[in-house]
Amino acid sequence: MSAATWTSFIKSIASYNGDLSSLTAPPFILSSSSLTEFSQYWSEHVDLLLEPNFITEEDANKKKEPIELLRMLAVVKWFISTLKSQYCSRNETLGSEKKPLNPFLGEIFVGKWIDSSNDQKLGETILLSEQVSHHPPITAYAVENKKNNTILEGYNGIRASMSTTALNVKQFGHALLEFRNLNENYLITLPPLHIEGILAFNPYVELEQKSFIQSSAGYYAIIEYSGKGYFSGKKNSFKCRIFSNFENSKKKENALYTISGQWSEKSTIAKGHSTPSSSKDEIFFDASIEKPQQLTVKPIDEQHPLESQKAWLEVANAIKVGDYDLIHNAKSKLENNQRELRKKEEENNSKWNRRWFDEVDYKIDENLNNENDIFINLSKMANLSIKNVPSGVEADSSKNKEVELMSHWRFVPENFDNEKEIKI
Ligand code: HCR
Repeated sequence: MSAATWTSFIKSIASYNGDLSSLTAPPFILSSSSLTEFSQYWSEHVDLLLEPNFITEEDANKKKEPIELLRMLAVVKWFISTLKSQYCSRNETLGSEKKPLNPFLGEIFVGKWIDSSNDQKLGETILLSEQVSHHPPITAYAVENKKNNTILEGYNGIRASMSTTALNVKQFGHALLEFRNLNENYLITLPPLHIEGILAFNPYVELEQKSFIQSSAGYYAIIEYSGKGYFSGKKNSFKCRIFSNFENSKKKENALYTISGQWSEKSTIAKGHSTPSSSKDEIFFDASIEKPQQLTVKPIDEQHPLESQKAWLEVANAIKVGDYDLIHNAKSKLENNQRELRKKEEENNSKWNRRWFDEVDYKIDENLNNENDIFINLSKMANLSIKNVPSGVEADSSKNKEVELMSHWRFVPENFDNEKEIKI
């Protein structure tokens, strides 16, 4: 690769806004996976995702803690376990962060995690991921485990801007985790991030600022991220404090537990607000030992034409051989088909039907503005905005006042139950 090719790529990211189609990148920085596939990263530790279902009163008595607090700790552990897959897995498998394929409207990615344990207490967990918007790009997903009546759903979109050396990315959207047998729910916000190492030809993600997790039982967690040098001098560092509720989080001394370490390696946990010591305190999660469980996806020839790997097959093959013209031609074919579809929809005054997700406008749909809506309730408890602002913006922040929109993407389980075309 010549420095000139890289320089022209850097120039193209200077005007990048989150729309991947506007980013012309040299073939070696292209990934052959589409962003719809990224939804699988939420559940590659499916045992940890389902763990709160198996915590007993006996466990709580032994630990001398309320069972709801043990479940909150389990949810935090699962969330920390997702970060390595979400933000470092391309560096591990492809050598550096790459530019993913820009999903087309209606693109889907599905699969399942099979329970390979002896006691079969987990059961099968399925993933449904759907590109619900192209401009701006938004991917919605649901991870459903019927056996344990547990659903994780959410959506995400990004807005990006280039600074002198890094690409800064704000995430929009959130995740909602429902343990229906326990009547307990969690709201999870998505952290901002930046891509470092672009000038050195070695792009990688660094998380910044915070994620919040709010439990319907009141418990509230703040996870604060830092890169090399801030808390511990190590990359992918974080500190998480768990409080009995949002009010109590105003003083760090009120923390019930503090967890710290690296989300891509080891973290430790201690009671109270002091930072745990990596040599003395209990290990919380070790990402270098706990290997992710891969999603099982159907062979490509059994997939529907809207399924990601089938739809992008020609482009993916061209990327693998690194042939720019082949990539360009295969991509243009797909994009022209999409343009034709949109044109026909406009002529017929129709719109693309989303398969498994609905856009819900909280301003218009009054049924949702009641105390039964999980998102509204949890957002209120955590003082978070319910508007279309970057994930994690507080309700009393000035950013919240600038925005009017209040629409979010929600999973419609019946749509999948009645699904005739797509097999998992
Ligand atoms: C920023 C990013 C696209 C978006 C990716 C998101 C935010 C998507 C939702 C997932 O749940 C979490 C997630 C993880 C990824 O780390 C993040 C991507 C990292 C790079 C990619 C840029 C658009 C790529 C730019 C090109 C590079 C090579 C400079």
